[in-house]
Amino acid sequence: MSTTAEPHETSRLPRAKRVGAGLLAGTLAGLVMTTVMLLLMSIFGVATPLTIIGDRISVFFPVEQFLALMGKVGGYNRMKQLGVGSVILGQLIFGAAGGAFYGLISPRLSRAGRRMLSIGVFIVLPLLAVAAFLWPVLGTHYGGYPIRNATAITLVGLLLSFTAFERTLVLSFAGITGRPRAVPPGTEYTPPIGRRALILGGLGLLVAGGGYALLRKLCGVATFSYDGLQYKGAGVQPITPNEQFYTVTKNVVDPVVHEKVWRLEVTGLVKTRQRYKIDRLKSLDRETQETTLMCISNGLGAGLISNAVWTGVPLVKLLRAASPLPEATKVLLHSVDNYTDTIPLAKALNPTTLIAYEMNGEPLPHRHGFPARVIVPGYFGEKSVKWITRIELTDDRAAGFYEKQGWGPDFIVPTRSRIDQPENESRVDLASASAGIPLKGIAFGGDHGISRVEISADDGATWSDAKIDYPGTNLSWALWSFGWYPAAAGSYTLVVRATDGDGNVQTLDEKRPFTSGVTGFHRVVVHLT
Ligand SMILES: Nc1nc2c(c(=O)[nH]1)N[C@H]1C(S)=C(S)[C@@H](COP(=O)(O)O)O[C@H]1N2
Ligand SMILES: [Mo]
Repeated sequence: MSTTAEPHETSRLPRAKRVGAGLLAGTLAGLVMTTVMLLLMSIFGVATPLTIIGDRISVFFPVEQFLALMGKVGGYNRMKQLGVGSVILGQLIFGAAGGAFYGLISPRLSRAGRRMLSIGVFIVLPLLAVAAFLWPVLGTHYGGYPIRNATAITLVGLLLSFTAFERTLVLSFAGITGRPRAVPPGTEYTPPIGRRALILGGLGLLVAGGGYALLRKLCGVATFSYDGLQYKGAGVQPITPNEQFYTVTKNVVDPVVHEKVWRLEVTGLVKTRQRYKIDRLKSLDRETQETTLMCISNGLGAGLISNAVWTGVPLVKLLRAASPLPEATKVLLHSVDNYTDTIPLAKALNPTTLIAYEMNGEPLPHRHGFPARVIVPGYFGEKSVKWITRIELTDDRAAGFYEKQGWGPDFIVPTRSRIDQPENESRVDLASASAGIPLKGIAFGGDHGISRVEISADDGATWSDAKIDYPGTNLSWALWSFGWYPAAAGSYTLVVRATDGDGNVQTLDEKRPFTSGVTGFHRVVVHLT
């Protein structure tokens, strides 16, 4: 076979046909590549651009912009769907464009030249570019591999995906435009491009169908169905059942960690790095403690707050075993989903900061961080990193996922309270008032506990003490109730305020930015008729 730069047979084809064939082959290649990515993700938990591009670019959006966009598209879940959708679309467009380029250029090249072009442009270049851009989030693995292994796995996944693209493009382009072996060289030959394109189109539809089915399957296990789940209303119990515990996740698909591959590392500014398997972690002395978590984005009357009994190992034990260096001031917590957050070293050394592996007496549910999560009492829920895999001792420069977006600077929960019953804008029959209208709700003082709850039925002009039915602990919420005896019909604005265990009364802090969590009082309007 000749290796000289002989023009390829297809170069005789008109340019428009070459580009058309390239477009088609490129689109098919894009579909195949996307399907390979979906397979890698759903079968092996591999991180692919479909899910991690969002993690990468969200840190470039200031919170205000992020929230505005979120509002426009209709919420966090919609935004995630839109994100994945646009990456898929982008991949198909890039694929088609790459195919057109290949159709235009490749027939003019020698066999070796074509090979170099396709490998260089469709494998090496995208691998380098994508790996460089996604570098900070490559260490993601939804099956729970440690960060270094996860990085290698993600790179292999990218290599496989781009190779699938390149092979599909080259073979299908040759398939459309090439001449059969049976036709002797030199003979006039016009490939039946139309018919072959139709066959390839059919193949494309098949792949697209398969990819779509995979996508549907992934949507089924995606976080859309439970991200943002709230716990509130008349049925609120002292301890939130696991299935009803509020849920917030940055992920489209949450990790399902395999304990066998999972490790917990203690690294960074330490004398001796540590690495724990789950069994070793569980063999250490355990603590059990009730702690309430609340999301920084929780509105005054909203339910992104829940209370559970957590069992695990105090973080301080793991830190002491690693001997932090004197320069260490912060602890950077890394999760297998590449989520990160920081806590001050002093907070990490507090014995109530836990690495928890049980929730209400059961193993942590997957969506709440199986096999282990951090519990940081008194700080917003985001600090309670789920699916923890690395504890890195570091200095003040470290910042977490949401902090980089502009949340904070204060992450300590301010005292809050909520009226769960009656509902806002409800109508109540005046006749029932003589027996007392039952009011109830929660109050939460971070890690200071709750000492008092008061109710006002005149929008804060006068206050009466509510009864604390469930005092909770210093680290948990309290449940309160109040019998309200209004005398006359009309519309009333009920307000609740709490006092924490140190005697500090709940306030509205107008200077506190919403990015540090809102302050103020929950109000409920009731119409007595
Ligand atoms: N790894 C990881 N940990 C995470 C998150 C996440 O997306 N990934 N979300 C955080 C946020 S914003 C909150 S409010 C809490 C919610 O915990 P829950 O879903 O168990 O209630 O988890 C935090 N830990
Ligand atoms: Mo959160």
